[in-house]
Amino acid sequence: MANYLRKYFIMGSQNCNRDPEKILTEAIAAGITAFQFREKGNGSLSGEAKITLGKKLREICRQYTIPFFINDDVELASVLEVDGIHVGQDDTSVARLRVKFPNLELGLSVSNEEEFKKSPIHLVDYVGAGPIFTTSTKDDAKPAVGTEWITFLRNKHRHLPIVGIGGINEINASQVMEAGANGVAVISAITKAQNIKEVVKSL
Ligand code: 3NM
Repeated sequence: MANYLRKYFIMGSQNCNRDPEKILTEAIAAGITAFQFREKGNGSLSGEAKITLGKKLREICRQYTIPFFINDDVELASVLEVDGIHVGQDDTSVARLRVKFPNLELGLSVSNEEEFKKSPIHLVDYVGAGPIFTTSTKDDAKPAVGTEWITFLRNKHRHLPIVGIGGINEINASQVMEAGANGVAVISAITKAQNIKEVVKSL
């Protein structure tokens, strides 16, 4: 799991100002190691339109053998035959997901010590730690916690796969890795890149 987290690209159509299929294909060609379909927030698709886009993006990942994660949507997880599910603290519980999907990779967002204390870390395959830096991509993002949060988690769990998220780009990614993360999860660094190839290479 840790290797897949290295350059973890997250995207929904609401993050794109051009064709999401093209952006994903370019990001894969440039070297991302995992993808999460996160169709959520202002301007996102729902219903059939969400399923249709999900199927297209899932197919692209299958073609290039890139692990495909879905954010939160348990029904779509089955429809799209995903490799993994990522949930936040207020989404479907990890304990329930573990029972329903024993073979899928499960990721959980953990943003502070209070959340850490109530999180069943032993049931997850990785944690998403953040927002590390300020992000304008997620409307309801919690306060930025800095790279110290990665260090805290790493000191508690030497072998837990950890991916940093929130405001990460090709300039500050090294700080996240130096603090002990296994990888970086990014949205806007890639969706808004002038040159995806250069950004992913720099990451
Ligand atoms: N989750 P960008 S921050 C989806 O802290 C998401 O759990 C976060 O977007 C968390 O790379 C975030 O553009 C947004 O900052 C990440």
